[in-house]
Amino acid sequence: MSEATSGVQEKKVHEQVIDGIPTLYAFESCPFCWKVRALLTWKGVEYRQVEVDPMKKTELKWSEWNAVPVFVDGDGTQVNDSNDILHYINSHFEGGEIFPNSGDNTQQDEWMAFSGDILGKSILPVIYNSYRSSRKALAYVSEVESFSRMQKWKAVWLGGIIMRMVGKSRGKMFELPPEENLTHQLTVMSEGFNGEFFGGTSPNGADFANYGILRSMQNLRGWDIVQSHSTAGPWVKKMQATCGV
Ligand SMILES: N[C@@H](CCC(=O)N[C@@H](CS)C(=O)NCC(=O)O)C(=O)O
Repeated sequence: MSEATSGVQEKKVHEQVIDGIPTLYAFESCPFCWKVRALLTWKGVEYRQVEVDPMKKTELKWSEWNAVPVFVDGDGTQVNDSNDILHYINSHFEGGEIFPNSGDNTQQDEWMAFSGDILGKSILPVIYNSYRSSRKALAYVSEVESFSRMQKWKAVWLGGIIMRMVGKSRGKMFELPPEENLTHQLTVMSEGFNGEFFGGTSPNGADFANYGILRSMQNLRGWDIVQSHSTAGPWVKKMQATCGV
């Protein structure tokens, strides 16, 4: 990542707004992007998604922040980093219940951090457990019309090798083997539920942050572990029904 900063950027980037409405620069497979997609859908915000080439990130060359998601509001306001984007959307768009801002609720802040620091890292060695499962996770690229055949080939085959390596290195962060670690972290995560959701009767930032990470696994290796978990499984189902993605 460059020296760019997270959060709301001072400089407006009007030219990156597609069709005059909020625009999300994302990878289909990116867990952090699913956090934002879940919140936008829950709030009923109409937006455009620009699919970024995961290898070259050509569509993001205009930005100093070199990772997805990047959110550009309809007025050209750029917001970097998934948790900052969640807070921005929470406070700038109507629809759904408003949740506490960053710094106003320690529990929410801690569980939002957990989504990236622990859960986001725990899913990678499970999804990208073999070259085959890695290619499966990246196969969506073949369907992106804006990508050339070469881009598609590279993203699936070279990307598959790279992500297998990333999965392996993330796996080393944890003592337990990947599948057992994921189950364990789902149990840890469930300790944060306050009744139905982290946010009580309505989802808060921690719900969208952690749900988004897990939602990226749908139909990929390890999704069955999430679905069959005794506490996280029912919560994921409820989140899916509530936010609509
Ligand atoms: N802290 C960032 C992490 C974002 C991130 O790591 N995104 C990945 C894709 S899942 C990325 O774009 N990595 C840079 C790269 O692939 O070069 C956030 O929460 O938004």
